[in-house]
Amino acid sequence: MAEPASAESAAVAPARGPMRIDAITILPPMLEAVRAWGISGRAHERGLWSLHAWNPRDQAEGNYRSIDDRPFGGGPGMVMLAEPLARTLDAVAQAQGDRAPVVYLSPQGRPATHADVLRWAALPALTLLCGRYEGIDQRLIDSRIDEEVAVGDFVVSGGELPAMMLIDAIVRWLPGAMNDADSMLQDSFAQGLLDCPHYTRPEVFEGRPVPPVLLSGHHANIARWRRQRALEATARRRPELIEHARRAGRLAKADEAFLRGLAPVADEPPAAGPASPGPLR
Ligand code: 9WO
Repeated sequence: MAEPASAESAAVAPARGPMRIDAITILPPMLEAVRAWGISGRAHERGLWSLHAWNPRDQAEGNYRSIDDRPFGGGPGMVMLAEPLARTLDAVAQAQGDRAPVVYLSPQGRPATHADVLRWAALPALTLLCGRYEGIDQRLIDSRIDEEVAVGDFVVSGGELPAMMLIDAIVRWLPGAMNDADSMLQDSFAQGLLDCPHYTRPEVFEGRPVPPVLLSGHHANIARWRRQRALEATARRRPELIEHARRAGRLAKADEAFLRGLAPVADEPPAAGPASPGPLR
């Protein structure tokens, strides 16, 4: 969404081998779900991508094979040791042949975007580092991490679920992952707008009818209705996306006319965006 139209097709166009994703995690079985189910699972079956999960405990030393220790300076919790992670990253780079970018999933990261997903999907390989406990020794982050990103302004128990979200988002864009290429072209977020509402049977559910235009068979009217619902939802909930779409030249004259006619809203507060102060700050 933050890229020009040409960059969207760039993730789809180049012919190449399967994308290789390496994940460093003390819970490798968690990552298996993204390889087993849904669109990402089917894309894996089709050989479009591979997943290699690495447990830093396999690189840990000593009788107890420790991967964590108490924080210098005191305080609660444990910190992941730099050394087992560094050795694991070295082994990953060796297995990749050519070192891929290393992404660390953390609440301190900048928010990941659709543009990031397209950029990662165009890479031959990507390494994801999943932390646990209170975090990772900062020196490992300083020396080995290329990008620190968050998938939302909240804290979970480890980087595995956020990494799985990135993998799912990336793999959808690999050529051949989607059965219907149109479903990606129609992906409203890829156009920089929120999606329009969707309806299916029955025509009336708990007294609520489907918007009549969708039953009219008039394709131009349906397309215009969907475009206007997408514009309306985006203007109300994520006004900054409207401004971005405008600057990217993605709003037609008819779009601008429709937006000018929208009533100013007081009932629905804008969703918290990246710029909103959250509990983490
Ligand atoms: C744990 C903890 C325990 C006691 C006191 C303070 C504490 N902070 C944390 C903590 O933030 N742990 C993180 C768990 C360390 C990095 C991996 N973890 C993580 C990643 N949680 N949430 C994410 C994450 C990643 C991407 N987007 C949103 C959230």
